[in-house]
Amino acid sequence: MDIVYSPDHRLHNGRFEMKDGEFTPCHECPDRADRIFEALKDNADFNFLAPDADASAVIRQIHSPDYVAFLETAWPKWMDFKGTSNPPDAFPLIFPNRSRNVHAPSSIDGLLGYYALDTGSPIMSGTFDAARTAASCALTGQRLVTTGGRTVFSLSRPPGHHATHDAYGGYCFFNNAAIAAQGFLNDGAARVAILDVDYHHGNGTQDIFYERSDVLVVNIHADPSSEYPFFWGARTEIGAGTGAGYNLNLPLPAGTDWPAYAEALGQACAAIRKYAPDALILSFGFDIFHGDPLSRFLIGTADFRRIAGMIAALKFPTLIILEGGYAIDGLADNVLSGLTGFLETE
Ligand code: SP5
Ligand code: ZN
Repeated sequence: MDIVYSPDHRLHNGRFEMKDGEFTPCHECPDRADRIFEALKDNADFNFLAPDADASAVIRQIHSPDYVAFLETAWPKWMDFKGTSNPPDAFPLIFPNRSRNVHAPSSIDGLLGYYALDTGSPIMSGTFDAARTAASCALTGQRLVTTGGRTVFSLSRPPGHHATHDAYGGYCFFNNAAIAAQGFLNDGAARVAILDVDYHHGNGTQDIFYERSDVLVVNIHADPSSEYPFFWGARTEIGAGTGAGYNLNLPLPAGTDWPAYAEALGQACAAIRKYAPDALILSFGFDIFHGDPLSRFLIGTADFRRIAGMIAALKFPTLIILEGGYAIDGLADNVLSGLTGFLETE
Protein backbone atom coordinates (compact mmCIF):
# COMPACT_ATOMS: atom_id res chain seq x y z
CA MET A 1 0.00 0.00 0.00
CA ASP A 2 1.25 3.48 -0.87
CA ILE A 3 1.51 5.92 2.05
CA VAL A 4 1.94 9.61 1.27
CA TYR A 5 4.03 11.33 3.92
CA SER A 6 6.15 14.43 4.39
CA PRO A 7 8.33 15.24 7.43
CA ASP A 8 7.16 18.85 7.00
CA HIS A 9 4.24 17.99 9.30
CA ARG A 10 6.74 18.79 12.11
CA LEU A 11 6.54 22.48 11.20
CA HIS A 12 3.26 22.50 13.12
CA ASN A 13 4.29 21.93 16.72
CA GLY A 14 2.09 23.70 19.26
CA ARG A 15 3.21 24.15 22.83
CA PHE A 16 -0.14 24.19 24.61
CA GLU A 17 -3.85 23.92 23.95
CA MET A 18 -6.55 25.36 26.17
CA LYS A 19 -8.52 22.32 27.33
CA ASP A 20 -11.04 22.04 30.12
CA GLY A 21 -9.83 25.28 31.67
CA GLU A 22 -6.13 24.43 31.61
CA PHE A 23 -3.22 24.98 29.26
CA THR A 24 -2.10 21.42 28.54
CA PRO A 25 0.52 20.09 26.08
CA CYS A 26 -1.00 19.72 22.61
CA HIS A 27 -2.55 16.30 22.00
CA GLU A 28 -2.06 16.88 18.29
CA CYS A 29 1.77 16.70 18.24
CA PRO A 30 4.50 15.75 15.69
CA ASP A 31 5.20 12.56 17.64
CA ARG A 32 1.90 11.16 16.33
CA ALA A 33 3.00 11.01 12.68
CA ASP A 34 6.65 10.34 13.58
CA ARG A 35 5.71 7.23 15.57
CA ILE A 36 3.47 5.91 12.76
CA PHE A 37 6.23 6.54 10.19
CA GLU A 38 8.86 4.83 12.35
CA ALA A 39 6.64 1.79 12.92
CA LEU A 40 5.76 1.30 9.23
CA LYS A 41 8.81 2.51 7.28
CA ASP A 42 10.61 -0.86 7.20
CA ASN A 43 7.43 -2.91 6.67
CA ALA A 44 7.43 -4.42 3.15
CA ASP A 45 3.64 -4.02 2.91
CA PHE A 46 4.04 -0.24 2.73
CA ASN A 47 5.68 2.09 0.24
CA PHE A 48 6.28 5.65 1.44
CA LEU A 49 5.99 8.46 -1.13
CA ALA A 50 6.55 12.20 -0.78
CA PRO A 51 3.65 14.43 -1.89
CA ASP A 52 4.13 15.55 -5.49
CA ALA A 53 0.87 17.46 -5.94
CA ASP A 54 0.56 21.10 -4.85
CA ALA A 55 -2.84 21.47 -3.19
CA SER A 56 -2.85 25.30 -3.35
CA ALA A 57 -5.39 25.56 -6.19
CA VAL A 58 -7.76 22.93 -4.76
CA ILE A 59 -7.45 24.49 -1.28
CA ARG A 60 -8.97 27.60 -2.89
CA GLN A 61 -11.88 25.57 -4.28
CA ILE A 62 -12.75 24.46 -0.73
CA HIS A 63 -11.69 27.40 1.45
CA SER A 64 -12.45 31.10 1.01
CA PRO A 65 -9.70 33.41 -0.32
CA ASP A 66 -9.82 35.61 2.78
CA TYR A 67 -9.45 32.58 5.08
CA VAL A 68 -6.46 31.24 3.12
CA ALA A 69 -4.86 34.69 3.17
CA PHE A 70 -5.48 34.90 6.92
CA LEU A 71 -3.69 31.58 7.57
CA GLU A 72 -0.82 32.53 5.27
CA THR A 73 -0.20 35.87 6.98
CA ALA A 74 -1.24 35.10 10.57
CA TRP A 75 2.26 34.38 11.86
CA PRO A 76 4.08 37.44 10.44
CA LYS A 77 1.20 39.60 11.66
CA TRP A 78 1.39 37.96 15.11
CA MET A 79 5.17 38.56 15.32
CA ASP A 80 4.57 42.19 14.41
CA PHE A 81 1.72 42.49 16.91
CA LYS A 82 3.87 40.98 19.67
CA GLY A 83 6.91 43.02 18.70
CA THR A 84 9.25 40.04 18.70
CA SER A 85 10.56 37.43 16.27
CA ASN A 86 9.98 34.69 18.86
CA PRO A 87 6.46 35.19 20.22
CA PRO A 88 4.34 32.53 21.94
CA ASP A 89 1.85 30.56 19.80
CA ALA A 90 -1.07 32.64 18.51
CA PHE A 91 -4.45 32.21 20.25
CA PRO A 92 -7.77 34.02 19.75
CA LEU A 93 -9.12 36.39 22.36
CA ILE A 94 -12.74 37.14 21.42
CA PHE A 95 -15.30 35.28 19.29
CA PRO A 96 -18.20 36.97 17.44
CA ASN A 97 -20.77 34.55 18.86
CA ARG A 98 -24.27 34.74 17.34
CA SER A 99 -23.82 38.42 16.55
CA ARG A 100 -25.05 40.47 13.66
CA ASN A 101 -22.96 42.94 11.62
CA VAL A 102 -19.75 40.98 12.05
CA HIS A 103 -16.87 42.01 9.79
CA ALA A 104 -13.28 40.89 9.68
CA PRO A 105 -11.18 43.32 11.73
CA SER A 106 -7.73 44.48 10.60
CA SER A 107 -5.75 43.51 13.69
CA ILE A 108 -4.45 39.95 14.13
CA ASP A 109 -5.77 39.57 17.70
CA GLY A 110 -9.26 40.16 16.33
CA LEU A 111 -8.73 38.14 13.16
CA LEU A 112 -7.81 35.04 15.17
CA GLY A 113 -11.21 35.07 16.87
CA TYR A 114 -12.97 35.84 13.58
CA TYR A 115 -11.56 32.70 11.96
CA ALA A 116 -11.20 30.37 14.99
CA LEU A 117 -13.74 27.86 16.23
CA ASP A 118 -11.96 27.11 19.51
CA THR A 119 -8.99 27.72 21.82
CA GLY A 120 -7.48 24.30 21.24
CA SER A 121 -5.66 25.07 18.01
CA PRO A 122 -2.55 27.25 18.39
CA ILE A 123 -0.98 28.80 15.31
CA MET A 124 2.81 29.04 15.05
CA SER A 125 5.47 29.81 12.44
CA GLY A 126 5.07 26.57 10.46
CA THR A 127 1.31 26.07 10.70
CA PHE A 128 0.47 27.29 7.20
CA ASP A 129 3.21 25.27 5.48
CA ALA A 130 2.43 22.13 7.47
CA ALA A 131 -1.30 22.42 6.78
CA ARG A 132 -0.72 23.01 3.06
CA THR A 133 1.62 20.01 2.96
CA ALA A 134 -0.98 17.85 4.74
CA ALA A 135 -3.48 18.83 2.03
CA SER A 136 -0.88 18.08 -0.65
CA CYS A 137 -0.38 14.60 0.83
CA ALA A 138 -4.14 14.02 0.61
CA LEU A 139 -4.28 15.34 -2.97
CA THR A 140 -1.30 13.19 -4.01
CA GLY A 141 -3.08 10.20 -2.49
CA GLN A 142 -6.26 11.09 -4.37
CA ARG A 143 -4.42 11.15 -7.69
CA LEU A 144 -2.81 7.79 -6.95
CA VAL A 145 -6.25 6.33 -6.21
CA THR A 146 -7.72 7.90 -9.35
CA THR A 147 -4.97 6.56 -11.59
CA GLY A 148 -4.29 3.25 -9.82
CA GLY A 149 -7.63 2.31 -8.34
CA ARG A 150 -6.02 0.92 -5.21
CA THR A 151 -6.23 1.93 -1.57
CA VAL A 152 -3.79 4.69 -0.52
CA PHE A 153 -3.11 6.14 2.93
CA SER A 154 -2.37 9.85 3.41
CA LEU A 155 -0.42 10.25 6.66
CA SER A 156 -1.57 13.86 6.99
CA ARG A 157 -1.05 16.13 9.96
CA PRO A 158 -2.35 18.48 11.08
CA PRO A 159 -5.73 16.78 10.60
CA GLY A 160 -8.57 18.42 8.67
CA HIS A 161 -12.15 17.37 9.39
CA HIS A 162 -13.08 20.21 11.79
CA ALA A 163 -11.94 22.94 9.35
CA THR A 164 -14.87 24.59 7.56
CA HIS A 165 -14.95 26.74 4.40
CA ASP A 166 -13.57 29.66 6.42
CA ALA A 167 -12.73 28.60 9.97
CA TYR A 168 -10.10 26.55 11.81
CA GLY A 169 -10.38 24.56 15.03
CA GLY A 170 -10.14 21.13 16.61
CA TYR A 171 -6.46 21.03 15.56
CA CYS A 172 -7.54 21.40 11.89
CA PHE A 173 -6.69 24.19 9.40
CA PHE A 174 -7.31 22.92 5.86
CA ASN A 175 -9.90 20.18 5.35
CA ASN A 176 -7.75 17.46 3.82
CA ALA A 177 -10.69 15.11 3.14
CA ALA A 178 -12.76 17.84 1.47
CA ILE A 179 -9.78 18.85 -0.67
CA ALA A 180 -9.26 15.24 -1.73
CA ALA A 181 -12.98 14.89 -2.53
CA GLN A 182 -12.77 17.98 -4.72
CA GLY A 183 -9.68 16.45 -6.34
CA PHE A 184 -11.64 13.31 -7.25
CA LEU A 185 -14.40 15.46 -8.79
CA ASN A 186 -11.85 17.58 -10.69
CA ASP A 187 -10.39 14.38 -12.13
CA GLY A 188 -13.74 13.13 -13.44
CA ALA A 189 -15.58 11.48 -10.56
CA ALA A 190 -19.33 12.21 -10.53
CA ARG A 191 -19.94 11.15 -6.91
CA VAL A 192 -17.61 10.89 -3.91
CA ALA A 193 -18.45 9.54 -0.45
CA ILE A 194 -16.65 10.55 2.73
CA LEU A 195 -16.92 8.24 5.73
CA ASP A 196 -15.66 9.87 8.93
CA VAL A 197 -15.01 7.50 11.83
CA ASP A 198 -13.10 9.93 14.07
CA TYR A 199 -14.43 10.08 17.65
CA HIS A 200 -15.46 13.69 17.05
CA HIS A 201 -18.07 14.74 14.52
CA GLY A 202 -16.47 16.09 11.33
CA ASN A 203 -18.32 19.38 11.42
CA GLY A 204 -16.09 21.01 8.81
CA THR A 205 -16.58 18.30 6.22
CA GLN A 206 -20.33 18.28 6.89
CA ASP A 207 -20.52 22.05 6.54
CA ILE A 208 -18.53 22.23 3.30
CA PHE A 209 -20.76 19.72 1.48
CA TYR A 210 -24.06 20.36 3.30
CA GLU A 211 -25.86 21.71 0.23
CA ARG A 212 -24.23 19.41 -2.33
CA SER A 213 -25.33 16.02 -3.62
CA ASP A 214 -22.05 15.17 -5.40
CA VAL A 215 -20.38 14.38 -2.06
CA LEU A 216 -22.14 12.08 0.43
CA VAL A 217 -20.88 12.73 3.97
CA VAL A 218 -21.38 10.02 6.61
CA ASN A 219 -20.22 10.50 10.21
CA ILE A 220 -20.06 8.00 13.09
CA HIS A 221 -19.08 9.87 16.24
CA ALA A 222 -19.58 10.61 19.92
CA ASP A 223 -22.95 12.19 20.69
CA PRO A 224 -22.31 15.93 20.38
CA SER A 225 -24.76 16.75 23.16
CA SER A 226 -21.91 15.86 25.51
CA GLU A 227 -18.76 15.80 23.34
CA TYR A 228 -16.73 18.16 21.17
CA PRO A 229 -17.66 19.81 18.78
CA PHE A 230 -21.01 20.06 20.65
CA PHE A 231 -22.91 22.20 18.12
CA TRP A 232 -22.98 19.90 15.10
CA GLY A 233 -23.47 16.19 14.50
CA ALA A 234 -27.10 15.51 15.44
CA ARG A 235 -29.09 12.89 13.52
CA THR A 236 -31.47 15.61 12.35
CA GLU A 237 -28.73 17.21 10.22
CA ILE A 238 -29.45 15.54 6.87
CA GLY A 239 -28.24 18.20 4.39
CA ALA A 240 -30.14 21.07 2.77
CA GLY A 241 -31.29 22.17 -0.68
CA THR A 242 -29.67 20.00 -3.36
CA GLY A 243 -27.76 18.29 -0.54
CA ALA A 244 -30.87 17.17 1.38
CA GLY A 245 -30.49 13.46 2.08
CA TYR A 246 -26.73 13.46 1.38
CA ASN A 247 -25.53 13.96 4.97
CA LEU A 248 -25.86 11.12 7.47
CA ASN A 249 -24.97 11.45 11.16
CA LEU A 250 -24.78 8.39 13.41
CA PRO A 251 -24.00 9.67 16.93
CA LEU A 252 -23.22 7.03 19.55
CA PRO A 253 -23.22 7.19 23.36
CA ALA A 254 -20.28 7.02 25.77
CA GLY A 255 -19.34 3.39 26.38
CA THR A 256 -19.91 2.28 22.78
CA ASP A 257 -18.09 -1.01 22.23
CA TRP A 258 -17.39 -3.06 19.11
CA PRO A 259 -20.84 -4.71 18.69
CA ALA A 260 -22.68 -1.38 18.95
CA TYR A 261 -20.09 0.31 16.75
CA ALA A 262 -20.32 -2.45 14.13
CA GLU A 263 -24.08 -1.92 13.88
CA ALA A 264 -23.65 1.80 13.12
CA LEU A 265 -20.82 1.06 10.70
CA GLY A 266 -23.11 -1.42 8.92
CA GLN A 267 -25.69 1.35 8.45
CA ALA A 268 -23.01 3.70 7.19
CA CYS A 269 -21.73 1.10 4.72
CA ALA A 270 -25.25 0.42 3.46
CA ALA A 271 -25.79 4.13 2.77
CA ILE A 272 -22.48 4.35 0.91
CA ARG A 273 -23.21 1.22 -1.13
CA LYS A 274 -26.57 2.67 -2.14
CA TYR A 275 -24.94 5.97 -3.18
CA ALA A 276 -22.47 4.02 -5.36
CA PRO A 277 -19.66 6.59 -5.34
CA ASP A 278 -16.82 6.62 -7.86
CA ALA A 279 -14.44 6.99 -4.92
CA LEU A 280 -14.52 6.74 -1.14
CA ILE A 281 -12.56 8.81 1.36
CA LEU A 282 -12.13 7.41 4.86
CA SER A 283 -11.44 10.07 7.46
CA PHE A 284 -9.71 7.62 9.79
CA GLY A 285 -9.59 8.93 13.34
CA PHE A 286 -8.01 6.63 15.90
CA ASP A 287 -9.36 8.50 18.91
CA ILE A 288 -12.26 6.02 19.19
CA PHE A 289 -9.63 3.77 20.87
CA HIS A 290 -10.48 2.89 24.49
CA GLY A 291 -7.06 4.14 25.60
CA ASP A 292 -7.37 7.53 23.94
CA PRO A 293 -7.27 10.50 26.34
CA LEU A 294 -10.21 12.13 24.48
CA SER A 295 -12.36 9.00 24.04
CA ARG A 296 -15.23 7.45 25.91
CA PHE A 297 -15.68 4.65 23.34
CA LEU A 298 -14.38 1.13 23.96
CA ILE A 299 -12.80 0.29 20.61
CA GLY A 300 -9.74 -1.99 20.81
CA THR A 301 -6.68 -2.32 18.60
CA ALA A 302 -8.04 -5.44 16.84
CA ASP A 303 -11.32 -3.63 16.13
CA PHE A 304 -9.60 -1.20 13.73
CA ARG A 305 -8.90 -4.19 11.49
CA ARG A 306 -12.58 -5.15 11.64
CA ILE A 307 -13.65 -1.59 10.85
CA ALA A 308 -11.30 -1.51 7.87
CA GLY A 309 -12.45 -4.93 6.71
CA MET A 310 -16.08 -3.82 6.55
CA ILE A 311 -15.15 -0.69 4.60
CA ALA A 312 -12.74 -2.49 2.28
CA ALA A 313 -15.49 -5.02 1.47
CA LEU A 314 -17.39 -2.18 -0.23
CA LYS A 315 -14.70 -2.37 -2.95
CA PHE A 316 -14.74 1.30 -3.86
CA PRO A 317 -11.43 2.97 -4.80
CA THR A 318 -10.47 4.33 -1.39
CA LEU A 319 -8.27 7.08 -0.01
CA ILE A 320 -7.61 6.81 3.72
CA ILE A 321 -6.70 10.07 5.50
CA LEU A 322 -5.44 10.31 9.07
CA GLU A 323 -7.59 12.46 11.35
CA GLY A 324 -7.33 12.20 15.18
CA GLY A 325 -5.79 9.67 17.56
CA TYR A 326 -3.92 10.80 20.67
CA ALA A 327 -2.99 7.64 22.59
CA ILE A 328 0.61 8.07 21.51
CA ASP A 329 1.79 4.66 22.74
CA GLY A 330 -0.97 2.74 20.96
CA LEU A 331 -1.34 4.85 17.85
CA ALA A 332 1.08 3.06 15.50
CA ASP A 333 -0.37 -0.35 16.46
CA ASN A 334 -3.87 0.95 15.85
CA VAL A 335 -2.95 2.39 12.46
CA LEU A 336 -1.19 -0.85 11.47
CA SER A 337 -4.31 -2.80 12.51
CA GLY A 338 -6.52 -0.49 10.44
CA LEU A 339 -4.33 -0.64 7.34
CA THR A 340 -4.03 -4.43 7.68
CA GLY A 341 -7.80 -4.68 7.35
CA PHE A 342 -7.47 -3.09 3.90
CA LEU A 343 -4.45 -5.14 2.83
CA GLU A 344 -6.37 -8.34 3.58
CA THR A 345 -9.24 -7.35 1.31
CA GLU A 346 -7.21 -6.05 -1.68
C1 SP5 B 1 -9.04 16.02 14.88
C2 SP5 B 1 -9.55 15.86 16.28
O1 SP5 B 1 -9.68 14.74 16.77
N1 SP5 B 1 -9.81 16.98 16.99
C3 SP5 B 1 -10.33 16.89 18.32
C4 SP5 B 1 -10.34 18.19 19.02
C5 SP5 B 1 -10.86 18.04 20.43
N2 SP5 B 1 -10.40 19.07 21.29
C6 SP5 B 1 -11.14 19.33 22.48
C7 SP5 B 1 -10.96 18.29 23.52
C8 SP5 B 1 -11.83 18.59 24.74
C9 SP5 B 1 -11.80 17.37 25.58
N3 SP5 B 1 -12.56 17.42 26.79
C10 SP5 B 1 -12.43 16.10 27.36
C11 SP5 B 1 -13.04 15.99 28.69
C12 SP5 B 1 -12.66 14.64 29.27
N4 SP5 B 1 -11.56 14.74 30.17
ZN1 ZN C 1 -11.16 13.43 16.92
